[in-house]
This record gives sequence, C-alpha cells and structure tokens, in this order.
Amino acid sequence: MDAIRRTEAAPGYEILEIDHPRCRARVALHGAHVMEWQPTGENPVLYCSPQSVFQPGKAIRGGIPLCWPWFNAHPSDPSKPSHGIARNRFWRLLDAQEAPDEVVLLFALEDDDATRALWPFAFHAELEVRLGTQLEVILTSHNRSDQPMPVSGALHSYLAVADIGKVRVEGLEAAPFTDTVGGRRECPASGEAIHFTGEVDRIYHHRGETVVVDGGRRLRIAKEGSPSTVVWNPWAEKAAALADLPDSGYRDFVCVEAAIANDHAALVPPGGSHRLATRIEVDRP
Ligand code: TA6
Repeated sequence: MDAIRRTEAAPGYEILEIDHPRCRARVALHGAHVMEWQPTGENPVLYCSPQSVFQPGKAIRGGIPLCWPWFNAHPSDPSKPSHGIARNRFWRLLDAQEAPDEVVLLFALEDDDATRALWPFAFHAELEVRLGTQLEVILTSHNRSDQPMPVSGALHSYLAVADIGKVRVEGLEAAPFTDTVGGRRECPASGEAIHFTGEVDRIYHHRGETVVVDGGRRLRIAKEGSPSTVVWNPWAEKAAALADLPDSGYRDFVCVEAAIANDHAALVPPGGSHRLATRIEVDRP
C-alpha cells in the first residue's frame, strides 16, 4: 500500500498520510480524526487550524472531530468533557485498504475504566472513513451493555471556505432551529439561506442535505442517522478566545455538522447499534 504512509505529529501521536490518485488526506489515530482531505484538482475541503495541538486528551481543532456520545455540554453533568469522550483519546486502527478509487480506513474504540467513569456503558464504536473524490465518514455505535444506551453527538466537520463573509449555506431554509448564541432560543424556519455577519451557533431540526456556497465552489453535505444539522462559526471574539485557532481563523471555515442533539438522542437497545454518517463532496454541475 503506497498510498498510505504512517508518520507521527509528535512521539506516539500517529498520523496516516494519504497520497492517492483521487485525493490527499491526513488522519490521526487520536480521535480517529480526519484532519485534512483534498480531492485531486480541488482546493482543500476541510479546514485544520495551523495552531492545532497534538497531545493526548486534547481534540484537534478542525477536520472532523467526533463528538460522541453526547453533544456540547454533558446533558446532566457539566464537569464532564464537552462533546464527549471520542475525540480526545486514541482509537485503534483495525484496517487500512487502498482501492483504485479510494482509501478505506477502519478504526475502533472500546470502553475502559476511564470511559466508564464518564459514561457507564460497555460499547464498541467503529469509524469507517472512505477517502476518494468524495469523503464518507460512518460512526457506528454498538451497545455491549445490558441497558439501553443513549447516543447523541456530531460529526463536527470544519469546511474550508475562501472567506466566511462571502459564504451562504443552503438547504436549511425550511428548518426550524435552536439558536444557542447567548442562551437558547427556539426559532421558526427563516425561509432563506444562511449568511454570516457575526457568531452563528444553531441546531437545525433537519435530516436532509446542505450545500455550502463559497464563491464559485459548492460543497454538498449529505448525512444519515442525524436529526439535527448544526451550523457554527465563532466569529472574531470567540475565535480570539481559542488558543488553538488563529484570531483570523474564523474567516476560513464554517462548521456544518451531522448531529444528534442531546434532546434527540438515539436510544440503542442492548446488543443493538446506531449509524451516524456524513458524506462530503465538491458539487460539480
Ligand atoms: O458545534 C458547535 C459547538 O457546540 C459550539 O457551541 C462550540 O462550542 C463548538 O462546538 C466547538 O466546541 P469545542 O469544544 O471544539 O471548542
């Protein structure tokens, strides 16, 4: 397999460098984190902060963080890590295959004493990553417990844009949403595309596709197993407060996330499983 090279961002912090005829990419075993993806002939599609920190326990800023098994603050215990336990620990690489049109990676995470202290369930989580002219990320949660297991979270994709001020997000015009900027406010469908002139942090009640229109480029985001689409840009003030993001970095991305909001958690029965997936592609007419 000469399309996949194993390197390290720091001692013990393994990165898979993908150089395939269809795309280039970087994927960290920490968080099973797709950091970068660039289809051949296109500009990078994912944004990854140049100030990301590569240390165990700290999520990479950018790419597709796995927010799992809860979204943002823990539903009942704010002392637990925001966005759950998956993005801030090493996953196992189960398989790495190169095919003519794509590279397919398979990662796994199981419960241990540390995870059970934060989330009292036995589980097996698997992430399948298919990298080619499109990117598909599939997170499957298997419940190994004898109790129903509530699963929420997000595939928290940072999409690279030329300038956030010239971006619009289409596909959510008919979706009511929860605005979480400065509190929580339930809002009716806006009837129009989303433009960005300040911080945006919204949970849209929406199961369909979304399109990010960035100048002449359109990025199409499809999803499965996700009742919520989260759209986020921190804007200048919040960006300045993030040490792992350049102050101007907010202009270079928009997050469009295949999410399961905590109040819409999937209840996975004992022995059952849940599949959360997103597919991203450059929309060529
Ligand atoms: O997805 C939006 C969001 O929940 C925002 O509220 C903001 O917290 C963002 O995720 C990033 O969270 P992080 O913990 O990665 O800084």
